[in-house]
Amino acid sequence: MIEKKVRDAMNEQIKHELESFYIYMSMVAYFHSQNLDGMAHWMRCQAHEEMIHAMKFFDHIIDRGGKVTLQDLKQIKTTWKTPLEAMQDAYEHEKFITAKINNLIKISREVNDYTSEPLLSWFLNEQIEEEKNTEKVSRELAMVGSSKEGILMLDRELATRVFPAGSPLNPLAYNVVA
Ligand code: OFO
Repeated sequence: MIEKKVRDAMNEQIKHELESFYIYMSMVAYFHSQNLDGMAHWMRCQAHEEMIHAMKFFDHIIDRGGKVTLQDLKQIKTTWKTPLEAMQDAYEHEKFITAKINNLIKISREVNDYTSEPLLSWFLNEQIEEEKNTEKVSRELAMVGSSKEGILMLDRELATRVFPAGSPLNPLAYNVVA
């Protein structure tokens, strides 16, 4: 049975992961509005991953006999001045999520909840990737500045990102040990 303190923190983390999904889908809409379909595609892949993250916590709580309680999502931005500003927001958001994962580990250790360690270790590694990817694209956008050629080239490159396999709501698709 999952500890109440850990369950509550994981329920809050589901909210944060769904907010990530929601923020990134808002960026998808923004990129499409700028005719940057490659960047929009890259963000769709990102949003798909966020849904998987939310479901990993969702299933973990259920598997350990806890109750999932969904919470209100916060209001989000719907537009950005530039693609660079959007991507920098994504990077800042990932750093926020990393801090939340670290805090979850702290809470689970306080109550000796070793059972959640494999899941939380997976997230520690995942956050290295999430920060790395959003920072890399931010740096590339900063490099090309206002060059239309540069932005279009980057847009084509980001169009090649591959979606994670399977539905984010199907545990068989995402519960593989990575
Ligand atoms: Fe769930 O890692 Fe991004 O937010």
